[in-house]
Amino acid sequence: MTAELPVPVYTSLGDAFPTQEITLKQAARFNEVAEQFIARFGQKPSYIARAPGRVNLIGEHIDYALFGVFPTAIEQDILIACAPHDPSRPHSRDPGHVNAHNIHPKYAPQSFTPMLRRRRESIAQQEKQAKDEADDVHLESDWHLEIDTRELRWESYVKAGYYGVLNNYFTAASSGHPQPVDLLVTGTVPPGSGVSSSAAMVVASTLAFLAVNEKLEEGSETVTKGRLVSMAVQNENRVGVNSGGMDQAASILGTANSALYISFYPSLAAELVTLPTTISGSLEEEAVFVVANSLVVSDKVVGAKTRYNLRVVETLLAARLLATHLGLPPSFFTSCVTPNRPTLREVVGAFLRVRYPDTVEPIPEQRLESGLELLVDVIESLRGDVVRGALGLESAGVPEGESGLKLEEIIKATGMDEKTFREVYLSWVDVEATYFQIYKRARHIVTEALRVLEFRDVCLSASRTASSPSEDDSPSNLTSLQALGTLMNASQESCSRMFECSCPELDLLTKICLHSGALGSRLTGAGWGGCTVSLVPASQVDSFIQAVKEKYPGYQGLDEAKLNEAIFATRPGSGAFVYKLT
Ligand code: NG1
Ligand code: MG
Repeated sequence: MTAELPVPVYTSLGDAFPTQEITLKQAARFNEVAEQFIARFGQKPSYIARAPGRVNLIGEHIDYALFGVFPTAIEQDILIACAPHDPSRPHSRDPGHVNAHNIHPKYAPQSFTPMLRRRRESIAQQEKQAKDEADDVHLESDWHLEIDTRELRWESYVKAGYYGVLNNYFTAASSGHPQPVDLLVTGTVPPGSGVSSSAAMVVASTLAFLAVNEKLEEGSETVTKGRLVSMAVQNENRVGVNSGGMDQAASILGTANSALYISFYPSLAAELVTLPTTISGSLEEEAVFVVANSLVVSDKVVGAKTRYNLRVVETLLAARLLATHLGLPPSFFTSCVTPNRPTLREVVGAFLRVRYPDTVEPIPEQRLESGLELLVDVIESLRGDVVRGALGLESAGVPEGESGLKLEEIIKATGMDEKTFREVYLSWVDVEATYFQIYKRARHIVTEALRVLEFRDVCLSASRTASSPSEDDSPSNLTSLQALGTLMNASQESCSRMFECSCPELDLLTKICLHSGALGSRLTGAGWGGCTVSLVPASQVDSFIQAVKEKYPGYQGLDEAKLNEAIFATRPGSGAFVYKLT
């Protein structure tokens, strides 16, 4: 049963995060979490924060290269009920102490207290600190919470959300103490499945701690959606994955019935895009996206995290090599968001400025498309054999067809000394690799960024045609859906062969989906397991789901409830929110 609640409508990133009042009786799931909260903590919750998971329709592994992506929020979500501790209970006097429970019995209750500590980042700072102490100057301090990034623990995501609230709102002496808090988590987003249970947890946690500490609206200061996205992205990075901002942005900015074109450069922006409908007979029907879980868990803490972080590094190295190949000046490198570590999006911008001096940020999508098209060929210069040839290095011992570069080769190619190279590219992340696949990753990113822009173009021109139909105008809507499907299939192919983030089960499942009536099918999220997303005309959704349930080997022997959790149709849903209980 789904809660019938007022759906807030947002239009711009500058909107504040107002709180909304509901009564305990308003919705079944909200009631359940509220009642369980009362049973566990002997008081009613003050707030319930809600954050949805997301499905990415297209644009995989390009958010951290700062290219635009195309997700929608889904209905499945995380709820966190919370209230300040009852003052008569143990620990209620420890600033910021948390009792965290989870309705799912698999996740044991946890309690933790954050520690306030002084910043000691370098010897120079410590010396300065000693001097400041002597001079009685106000010192900066920060909050610390132990997060074990080597092990998958549910409460890590709660702590990650809390971290940002503590460090953004409680470091000045004037800000008072954080509240001791009771909280209860429940969720319907399947974990480790590429639909962002992690971001839903972090966003819900960030919102819950903001609300319970009365920080959502403080005097004239309100937390905007844009601010919440950047806090949630930083917070999630504390769990040890150097992700881009797609998931948190989708969970926060999601809007019912619209997909989101989210761009990150030069700053976060979200455009609501209507998905085309299709005309079948005299009926107008929607395009439906069906999520199907491969049931291979991609936990992002052990295997997938290392692979994910390696992709981030390879992608950054590709950007540097490409910038060097294009002859971009030293001033370009120093002016990047992270100085001396350009992203591919920044390289494309600089390349366009050289080619068309009138180019200014934000670069219009059409021009960005033309720049990416030109770069598709230039990327060939990043092949292992080409780079080795240019550096006069021997290829002896390199397996045939290997297009990657060994560590010593890539260091040489960057022209950096080893110490600097390690500092800039390896010191902030756990990465192990025999070959760095610069060419393949760059090829995926450039073509995937192009596919996102084409996907957006198809949607925009379909809605233009729908609002002013003319006989022999642009393609029919079915052709639009087929065009979207073709782009999704090309994305899957590129994820599988160039980015190598698919797996045999995902490859098989997407094929089964195509044979069962999908117009397009691809992995969604980080990959290496988790879910696929398929584009299916609405009238065929039931037969499609039935066929996939019968054909995918991983679904054999599952009961109906498990099957319905594994494969389900989604519509773009609304984003995160906080409900205040009265
Ligand atoms: P998932 O699969 O939801 O963990 C990850 C990243 C995204 C993005 C995608 C690949 C996190 C939190 N999110 O998503 O930023 O890079 O992979 O497109 O790691
Ligand atoms: Mg995740």
